[in-house]
Amino acid sequence: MARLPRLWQDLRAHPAWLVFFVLGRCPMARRGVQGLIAIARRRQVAAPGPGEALAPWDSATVAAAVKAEGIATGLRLPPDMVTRIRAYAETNTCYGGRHWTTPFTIDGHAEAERQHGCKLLVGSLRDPMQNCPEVAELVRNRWLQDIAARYLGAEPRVIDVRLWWSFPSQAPSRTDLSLAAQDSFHFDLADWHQMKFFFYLTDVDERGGPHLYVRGSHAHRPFAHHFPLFSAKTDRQIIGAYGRKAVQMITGPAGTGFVEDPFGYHTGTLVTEGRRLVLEISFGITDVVRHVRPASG
Ligand SMILES: O=C(O)CCC(=O)C(=O)O
Repeated sequence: MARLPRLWQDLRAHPAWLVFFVLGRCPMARRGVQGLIAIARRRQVAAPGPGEALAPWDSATVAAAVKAEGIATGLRLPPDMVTRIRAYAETNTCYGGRHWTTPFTIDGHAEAERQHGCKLLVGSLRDPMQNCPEVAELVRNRWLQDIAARYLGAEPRVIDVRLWWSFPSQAPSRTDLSLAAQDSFHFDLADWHQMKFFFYLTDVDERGGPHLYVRGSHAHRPFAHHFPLFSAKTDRQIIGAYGRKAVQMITGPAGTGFVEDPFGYHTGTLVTEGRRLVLEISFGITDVVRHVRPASG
């Protein structure tokens, strides 16, 4: 429910989204559209350039792991890239609140919460691809793009790039958590087929707001989940459908990366100590909802 204003905004900006909004949540319809797009836009697989790989595996192996489980872990960013992106995020204004319009810097976070009288669980940096050269460089990384192309089965398009801080909070409401995608399992509804790369830019342990992913849920849905009105599910529903063992928690030092199909159930978790900085690069196959200008270069 908390996401309704954002859904309405997307719908007004992209009327074609209505069809997608209705059918995009249905696994069968998604598979049909994915097949048609793959046939219509046969792609050439670009060979990754030397030195671009961010894991000791080739792109086909990573894409195959995502196909099997919905997620592949073990990616790693070079330390100097981590340092530079974090420095950018530490020194620039981020935006939070219900409409992502409340500005603050990380040092002014507590004061901003007091001043605006609201919880700011997350603060998002604007246009990181345009404003932070290292982010733009990563988005252009051909090894990442090749994984996306192989997994998506069509020319991958960059549909969203986000860089945001997550902060600890005392007793946040369900609405706050849902808006911040914390402690609320959901699947993304942003394209007919989608793949997201995540990179932690700070150390993330169990108290640092680790990401959770339900392995296998990108491909297997109980029939009752085939036409859901809302994408969110409670922990009980998730565990009932997939079992506790399917829920994978991703922790790791700054630079840790992973890639997932966000049609599988996933969530961030509430930070209870420190603060988390995360970069997310999202590839899709259409322009049904696109949040970024095309990558230059
Ligand atoms: O913050 C996270 O780890 C999860 C983010 C998320 O759920 C999303 O981008 O859809």
